[in-house]
Amino acid sequence: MSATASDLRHDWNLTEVRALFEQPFNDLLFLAQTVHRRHFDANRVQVSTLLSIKTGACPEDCKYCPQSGHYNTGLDKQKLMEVQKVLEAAAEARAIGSTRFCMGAAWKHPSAKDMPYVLKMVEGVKALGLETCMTLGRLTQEQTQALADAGLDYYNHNLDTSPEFYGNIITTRTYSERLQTLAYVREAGMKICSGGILGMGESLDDRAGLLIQLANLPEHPESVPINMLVKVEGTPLAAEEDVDPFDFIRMLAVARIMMPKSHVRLSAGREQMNEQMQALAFMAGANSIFYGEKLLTTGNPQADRDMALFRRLGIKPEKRQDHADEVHQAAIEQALIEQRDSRLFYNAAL
Ligand code: SAM
Ligand code: DTB
Ligand code: SF4
Repeated sequence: MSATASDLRHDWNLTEVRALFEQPFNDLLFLAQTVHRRHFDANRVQVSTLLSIKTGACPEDCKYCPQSGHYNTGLDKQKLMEVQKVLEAAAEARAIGSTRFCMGAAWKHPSAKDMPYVLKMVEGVKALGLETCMTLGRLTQEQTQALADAGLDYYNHNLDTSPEFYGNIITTRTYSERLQTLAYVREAGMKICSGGILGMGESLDDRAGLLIQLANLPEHPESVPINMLVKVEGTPLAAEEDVDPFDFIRMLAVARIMMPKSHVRLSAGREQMNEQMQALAFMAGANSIFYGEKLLTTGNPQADRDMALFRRLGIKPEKRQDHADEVHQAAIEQALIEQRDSRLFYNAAL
């Protein structure tokens, strides 16, 4: 299960990534599963819970996003949440067995007046024994360092698609600004969560191009979320064609092969996937999900349905990476004892 440095490449080119995508489905899945087993326990999946800490009225024009102020999606806008309310939500996430809490804000970038609250959120969530993740838009170097100093473990900042297709989806910021923020996150010693979205009208080369950008970074992102577009009425992409489910699985498999040690997250869009498709996604090397009934503003499968699926597939949730938090494990076990009467009982602490 140990990785050697030679497994990790940063020089992928389009011809070879195309060839990975284009091989027969079974060959691709076999290769992805083989790579996966070299680096991970194939029956463990990491679970993160999302919370929108500031919702809607975003100045960016991302065509997929229900939170952009440029489109009318009928969203209930909310200003920055109180720190205490965020900590209550984090405690609930912990009680259902989540190990990472991801806080998302519909900002182009955080403002100076918001930073102290955001930093308190990081400190508070960390004190609950959860891994912390935030996604707040573009950061300055100073803001990045302040987040790292507060104990932020991961920063999520998606590249979303290839550099060539990016301008068709977002015009209010550039690809190179995104890369700059990712570089600040690395310099500050935090882990990177960066991925993209399928189903925006992109070509196969755009999907390959996104993975090439991610894999050819100086270090692979530790977490690679692959989202299926959630089509929201009012956004310009609401009527896009569905992604072929097998093409989505191919994307996960190629991500797994190109970034063998990263957690590949089967991210937004699970509500629209059946259980068979999710099982194939795990087979392709996806080993992380968003857990809990809401993503940021749209729905996600109920936690008990996910745990029932895990049980049927013999999958166990991953423990916290530092293994140091026995208090957290005890809290999870207690929560599960209280649920023991439930038909769907599943011991997430094992
Ligand atoms: N505003 C910050 C930013 O964009 O960097 C953080 C929050 S933003 C909602 C986080 C990510 O959610 C986006 O980068 C995008 O990949 C994903 N996302 C947003 N709307 C989505 C949708 N309708 N379907 C799938 N993924 C979506
Ligand atoms: C990511 O790649 N997907 C998450 C998280 N990072 C922040 C967000 C998905 C959002 C889906 C649409 C919504 O719920 O608003
Ligand atoms: Fe704003 Fe992020 Fe949505 Fe783009 S993806 S509109 S930056 S919240």
